[in-house]
Amino acid sequence: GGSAAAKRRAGESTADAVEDGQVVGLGTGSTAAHAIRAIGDAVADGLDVRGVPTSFQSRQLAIEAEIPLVELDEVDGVDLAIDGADQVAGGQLIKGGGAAHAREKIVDAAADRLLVVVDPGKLADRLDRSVPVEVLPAARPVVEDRLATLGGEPTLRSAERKDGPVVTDNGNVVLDCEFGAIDAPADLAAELSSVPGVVEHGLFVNLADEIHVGREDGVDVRTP
Ligand code: DER
Repeated sequence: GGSAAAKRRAGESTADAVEDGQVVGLGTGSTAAHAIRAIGDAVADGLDVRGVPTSFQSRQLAIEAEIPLVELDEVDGVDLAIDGADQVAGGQLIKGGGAAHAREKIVDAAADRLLVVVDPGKLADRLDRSVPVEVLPAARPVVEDRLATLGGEPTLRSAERKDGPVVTDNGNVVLDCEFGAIDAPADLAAELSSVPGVVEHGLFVNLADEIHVGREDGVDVRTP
């Protein structure tokens, strides 16, 4: 969903914020992919930057874009992270549509600044999409029970061109959990993080520093 032009404009807008010598977190998804490609163009023009990938996909895109890659244990912090989102409301995010949210949250939270890239279709008045929850496979049944007691309705994410469930880059499975409208995302985030067997969930609370909303005719930059 979302127009390619809007996604491209959002991605290019955040790539312009990348400064020489920085370490940049490279998010996952089709919108962040535009930022990665734009950073690759800047590298070709001489920009000195090191990228920290957040998934097999972002690593592959960065290699194709010839952005020098590093891991977190090779750098002294992350200056800037650029990442997409599935829904944005009041500066809070639901992520995980690409099942990459565990490594994304590590890098996004480590960054001094997180720039989020979206098309207008991701904007909402309040968070009400299902929340992806990455779960250790052995823990799935007990996590499902706990999510249900928290008012959620968990569904194991099935793969499309693979039999069985989606398996994340970390070897885990994903429960997409329907909570309806989420009026207290910080509270729900804390509850989800406390469930044994939950590796990471897709509520990114108080992490976004800027939201770059690509539009057909430009970019709308919002500071939550
Ligand atoms: O999986 C993720 O968290 C992605 O960033 C996703 O939320 C956004 O992907 P998109 O830009 O392709 O919609």
